[in-house]
Amino acid sequence: MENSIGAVSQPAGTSVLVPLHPLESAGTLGRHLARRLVEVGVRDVFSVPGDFNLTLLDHLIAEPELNLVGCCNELNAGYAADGYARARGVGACVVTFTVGGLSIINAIAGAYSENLPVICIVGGPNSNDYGTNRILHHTIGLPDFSQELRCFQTVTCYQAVVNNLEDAHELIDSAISTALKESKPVYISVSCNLPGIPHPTFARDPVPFFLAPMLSNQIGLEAAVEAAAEFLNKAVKPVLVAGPKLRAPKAQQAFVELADACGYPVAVMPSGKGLFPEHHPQFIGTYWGAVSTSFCGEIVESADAYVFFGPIFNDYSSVGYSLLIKKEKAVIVQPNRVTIGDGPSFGWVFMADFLTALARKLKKNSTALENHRRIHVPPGVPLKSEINEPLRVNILFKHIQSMLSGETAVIAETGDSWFNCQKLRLPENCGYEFQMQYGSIGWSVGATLGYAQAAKEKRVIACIGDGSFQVTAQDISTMIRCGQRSIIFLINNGGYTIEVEIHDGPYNVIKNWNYTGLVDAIHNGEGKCWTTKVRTEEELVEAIATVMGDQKNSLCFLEVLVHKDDTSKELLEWGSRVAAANSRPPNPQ
Ligand SMILES: Cc1ncc(C[n+]2csc(CCOP(=O)(O)OP(=O)(O)O)c2C)c(N)n1
Ligand SMILES: *[C@@H]1O[C@H](CO)[C@@H](O)[C@H](O)[C@H]1NC(C)=O
Ligand SMILES: *[C@@H]1O[C@H](CO)[C@@H](O)[C@H](O)[C@H]1NC(C)=O
Ligand SMILES: [Mg+2]
Repeated sequence: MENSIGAVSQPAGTSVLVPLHPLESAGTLGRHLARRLVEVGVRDVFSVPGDFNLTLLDHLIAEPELNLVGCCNELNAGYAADGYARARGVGACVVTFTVGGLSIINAIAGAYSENLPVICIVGGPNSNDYGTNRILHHTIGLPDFSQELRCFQTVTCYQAVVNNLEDAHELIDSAISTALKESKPVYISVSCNLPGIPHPTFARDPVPFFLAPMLSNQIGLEAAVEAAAEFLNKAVKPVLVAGPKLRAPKAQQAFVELADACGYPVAVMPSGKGLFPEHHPQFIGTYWGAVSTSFCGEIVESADAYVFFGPIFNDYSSVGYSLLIKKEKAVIVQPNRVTIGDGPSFGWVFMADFLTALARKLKKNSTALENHRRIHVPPGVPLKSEINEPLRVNILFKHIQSMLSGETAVIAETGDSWFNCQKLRLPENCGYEFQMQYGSIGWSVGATLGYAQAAKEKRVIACIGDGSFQVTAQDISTMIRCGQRSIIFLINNGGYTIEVEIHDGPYNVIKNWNYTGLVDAIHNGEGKCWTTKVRTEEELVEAIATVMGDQKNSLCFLEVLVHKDDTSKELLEWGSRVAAANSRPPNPQ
């Protein structure tokens, strides 16, 4: 029985305090979702509980192959799912209705911008409440059940609102396949009363998940390859440039084979770093306009033809729109389209197919690579530090460089770390991750948590500015709880230095924290965590020895104190150009 202001009769039954037995879960929506996550490769789900998702969480923990990672807040849970998806190809997170959903949305928008399939699951209202004018808790106090959904519509590629069991199977499978096909996040809301109810659509032994491969239009593919080969085979000194959208279409291997076949030099766009092996003999560095690796920018901009693979040209990657690149000299290869110069353009041609076919048609041309070798002068080394001299950033990164191997991955936070990490030379199989399109500060803390959870064989080395760390610091707690052994370099330069170099003001100075003291308080004697403050090169060398030695199985947090004006030279140049682009006056009317 229920009355008009919402008293609902309580069905008989007790609350579940012991984990569900897998059998109790069979044939239910909760079990179906759990199995599907496992089938597509998810092993860890990042979550924050709330009354709307508790029953669903019971079913996720009943799945022996899933591990639930409780995070301190939803934003970090979302960033963790992002980091996890980078390492494993897919990530998942579970939060509660609206308060959780609206908190995680910034991370989901980030995953959208970086083309990561993140399955964002929200525990939603009781199915009976849809279509009523009841007011629910955790909402803004209006009888509006679609506010959260509407917010997610622009930052996910598919939204499933599961509030009945009849179409739940279809909605969940469509959401998961769309995320994987489009390499974008999806939203799945599951009514809180449905996960545990057996229903005939959920077979006791689910039929395995299946995703049909995407096939290129064969005629379009042939035409695109022929046009591109003709364009490139007549060029005198062509080059290849890898962009960020090389990863989602899984075209990295085909790209290496194309490079091997044609012998052109290979540059990466800043946001494409890590997608081409840097020990490859044709690798010439980062193409980033005026802040390119020396000799790389010159070779790219002076080429008579360049091929960009999955580029995103924005105001940052174009250094305030100052690239000297001409469309008529470019072949632009996007995940499903190829455009030659000012045209023609060929659609429904998939990147890996195109690369493989083009590799067979290109004539070898090493002119640009030979030119690069002829003019190249190796980069300088930083001045040796004096005894007890305050640590310089260039010395810090010299030592970080020497820590890198195939068993590490670098995570670079937005800020001067973008520029300093961009200059690291990545050894074979060393991972590299950052969020350059969205650039939301604080991302790296959650992403480090998620990446380390997915790539247990690698030790993550995260470079995080003090300003960014202040946004998301709490989930150091979860890293310790999960027994992770990442190494965090907290670069304490007293402020938002990247912003100082774009446009300075008093707002760019931040409150100094005792960062090691904070992390020690979070550690609180539970788990393995080691912290230290570093002020000189000697202290740094000693700290790194400890991190790689006695503390090799601990979460290691190094607060590195540096001068507020100690920046990469690239940031200074880039900052002035971005400032100029930002301050363009309105056009005359
Ligand atoms: C969520 C969010 N808010 C604000 C900004 C603007 N912003 C860009 S970089 C930055 C400061 C980063 O400072 P820090 O992490 O200390 O890096 P530094 O440049 O000092 O190394 C800010 C506030 C942002 N990118 N994201
Ligand atoms: C590169 O291509 C140009 C134009 O076809 C040709 O003249 C040149 O010999 C080639 N160079 C090399 C080193 O293959
Ligand atoms: C900062 O925290 C550390 C503990 O990590 C403590 O030893 C130190 O005294 C603190 N510094 C200040 C100024 O309180
Ligand atoms: Mg800073």
